[in-house]
Amino acid sequence: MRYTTAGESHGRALVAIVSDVPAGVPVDAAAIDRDLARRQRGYGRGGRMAIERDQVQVLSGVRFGATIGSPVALVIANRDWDQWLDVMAVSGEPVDRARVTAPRPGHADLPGVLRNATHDVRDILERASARETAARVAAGAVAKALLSQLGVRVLSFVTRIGEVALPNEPDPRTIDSDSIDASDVRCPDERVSQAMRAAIDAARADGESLGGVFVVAALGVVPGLGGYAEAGQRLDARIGAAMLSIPAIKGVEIGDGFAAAARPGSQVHDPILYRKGEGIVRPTNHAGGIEGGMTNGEPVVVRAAMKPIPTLMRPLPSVDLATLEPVDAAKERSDVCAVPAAAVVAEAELALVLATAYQEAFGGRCLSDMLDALERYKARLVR
Ligand code: EPS
Repeated sequence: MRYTTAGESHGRALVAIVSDVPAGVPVDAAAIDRDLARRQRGYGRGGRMAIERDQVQVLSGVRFGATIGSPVALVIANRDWDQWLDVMAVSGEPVDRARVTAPRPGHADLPGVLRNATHDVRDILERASARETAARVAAGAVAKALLSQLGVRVLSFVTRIGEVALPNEPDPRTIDSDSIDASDVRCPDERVSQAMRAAIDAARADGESLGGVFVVAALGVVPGLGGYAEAGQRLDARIGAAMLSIPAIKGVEIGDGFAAAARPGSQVHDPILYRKGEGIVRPTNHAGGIEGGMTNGEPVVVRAAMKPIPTLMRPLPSVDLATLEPVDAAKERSDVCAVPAAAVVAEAELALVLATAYQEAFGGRCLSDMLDALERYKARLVR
């Protein structure tokens, strides 16, 4: 399964095309919309989210509620486009208010204008904006629809916002996704959630922004997905790349990640036990469900760090690209914190990687063949 997206933040719409989707996967636009709404929520989101009501239009690839094996084209209209018709006009002359010349430190603005030989940062920021992640979430919902047929569930929760962190990270198997979805910081602990909201309030009052850390996990994954024989097969590498493709993600860990580097091997690797009836059992999951570039049958546990959003209401110094004079970096409106939203985007990315890995292992043309192959595979695993 592959996807591509198109669309500018203030253009007419965002588009996702998901290719190589097996036939026969039930796809429900309402389920895609639920994920789009989950991405829009979150304490600390900015004014744009009050304007948008992201809803998908399924243009192709689905008939009578199921995929038909052709590319699935998805469109999400930008309600805000109406306010930007002149700025984002496809033809005609540029209007004055369209131009942005004060690049924001931390955003794609400066390297983007240097690369593309333009002085107008808007050419860059319109596409580099994290608005594009709405299209990824729609694409990921198609992958999730396949995974749910294969018995896999993807979930996420937030463990840190700024300096406020959960003291102990819970096992993803104990997470109640409904209550996480009900939390505007996607945090499983109410006391910590309150402190996170207070930190976001304080950052807003200071003209600041805040980053954080989230966990994205997959439950019910069979062992042996991915591969050890070639660099491109390694699932941890593919998950890492997928996570780092999300705007503002600066670090990724699988399982114990960086913490494992400080401990001796006997405290890092997960013993292998055999229990009659249960089969091979791993009493711990320091590996985060991945060994040797393959799933090992335990939950896949990924942790990602998001930097604070670069658009600051109390901006950092920048340079006006038209005059080369010092100037404050551009600001219009922004989120104070988008960590909960990024966690939902990461679910989509993880789902797309895993759906593809399942297709590699069990065939990717139609769901019924995949299910047959999966059953045979499960039946021959050591029990
Ligand atoms: C976003 C929409 C954007 C930003 C945000 C994400 O809308 P606007 O630019 O109109 O306010 O709110 O983008 C960023 C944080 C960023 O740095 O680009 C969205 O739909 O998630």
